[in-house]
Amino acid sequence: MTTTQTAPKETGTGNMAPQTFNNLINGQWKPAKSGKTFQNLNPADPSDCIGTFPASDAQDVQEAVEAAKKAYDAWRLTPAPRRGEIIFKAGQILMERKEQYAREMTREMGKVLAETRGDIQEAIDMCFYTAGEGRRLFGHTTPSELQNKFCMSLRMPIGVCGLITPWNFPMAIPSWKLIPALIAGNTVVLKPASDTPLSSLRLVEVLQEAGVPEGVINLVYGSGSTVGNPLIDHPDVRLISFTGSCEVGRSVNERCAPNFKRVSLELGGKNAAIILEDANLDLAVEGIVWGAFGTAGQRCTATSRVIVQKGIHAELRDRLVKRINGLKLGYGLEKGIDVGPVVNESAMNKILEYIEIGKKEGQLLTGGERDTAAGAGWFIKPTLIDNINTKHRIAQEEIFGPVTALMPVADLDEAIHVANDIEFGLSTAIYTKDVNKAFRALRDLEAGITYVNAPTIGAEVHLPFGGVKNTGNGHREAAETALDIFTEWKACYVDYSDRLQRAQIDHN
Ligand code: UN1
Repeated sequence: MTTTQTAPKETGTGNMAPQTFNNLINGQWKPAKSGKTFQNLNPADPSDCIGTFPASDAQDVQEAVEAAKKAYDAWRLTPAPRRGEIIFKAGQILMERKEQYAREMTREMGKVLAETRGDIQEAIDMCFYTAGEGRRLFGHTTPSELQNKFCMSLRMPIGVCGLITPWNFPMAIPSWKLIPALIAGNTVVLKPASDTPLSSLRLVEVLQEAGVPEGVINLVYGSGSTVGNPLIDHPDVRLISFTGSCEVGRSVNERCAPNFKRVSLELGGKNAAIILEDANLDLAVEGIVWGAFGTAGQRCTATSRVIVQKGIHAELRDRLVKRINGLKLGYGLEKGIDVGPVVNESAMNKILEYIEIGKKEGQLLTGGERDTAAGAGWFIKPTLIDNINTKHRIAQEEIFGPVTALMPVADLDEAIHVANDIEFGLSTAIYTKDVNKAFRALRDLEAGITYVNAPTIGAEVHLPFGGVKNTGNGHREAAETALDIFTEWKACYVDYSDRLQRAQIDHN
């Protein structure tokens, strides 16, 4: 088994020369059977090619699923504490390589170095948190209604899991799925997003190096139609975990239904920060700017609506414009850069279309266009649009870019109504010093996550992550709740009475 497949080569520019990367199937790095490839380009400078990756298809998926199926028995029978030790070791290796992997991630994805370091850190946190689960994986014991009978419930692995991951958190989100799947004793086929293939490869390499056996993790690159769909349709794949858009999530859900496949979906958001008149405005401005323009707004938890109480509307607006105008766009590996490019050209065009819609629906305060001065890549100026209401498209549809809108309201009741008047329910925030209002918001905002006096982004791995309404199908990633996705309950009854005892019948 090869543990790493690449020997990085420095070019004169400090970037690595383009390399050829492969799928990992049954512990072997190999190209797509068809021989087809695709390129991974730097969104800050599309002339910078990071490498070529296999454009795989159903034949490669077939081989990967077979490998995962073959590896399943030995892995599920490996004691969970031992699986936890491997995952712990992976966390340690990631810590050592954090800087290298963060730099690679900025190059392939665009977000600034501080944020890509955070992305790797999230995978490290996930490893350390989940490793301990190897010695817990708690079930329940409970009394029997009959004498001399013992009852318990156990968490069992599910089998081969198909994991389909997005590009905005290229290592963190694969870790949210891979690590809990592995601790529970499942084997996996991972299909990462084609915009960020290298970062997920690094995570898989590290897990392999830490001791995950051949075939337990298989990595297959390619598009949703040529790799994602065959994976979803494969009868031996018992679970699909998908993070992405609502539109694709709906089709994943439908494709899983005929085979009664377990499916976990983490989909769109249209996250609101509510700013009440008693808020600390300096804090609110910082929280809005970080929540809306961190990762160039490409987070499912990004602050894409700012619901502001009328009395402070003008002041918040002016302070925000000033702060946003001070943000520096550019290549995320350079010092002093606050906002990187968006992920690719078609994403940029879609965001620019939404900006045009927003300009008609409200008033553009700042931004509103591509920034060619920031570089040759896909840069969009951080954009703020004023006087938006719930009827407007930019208040309803996920933009996934550096665009946010001010929505003036009279009071907390209206703020909560406006915040909830969308199809999504991922993250929300409220800025207030009034504890009564904060607790009302915690109770009444329809969202999987609510922050008080903090931005809509910033979830930690030991709390449940996911949303209500069309943001998903009720599952929660991370925390111990991830185990509810990646395990099935088995109820066990042990009768040591040595006679037939009939539940419900032998009642008196
Ligand atoms: C996302 O919003 O797409 O909560 C994921 C955060 C990160 C993960 C965000 N820990 O900001």
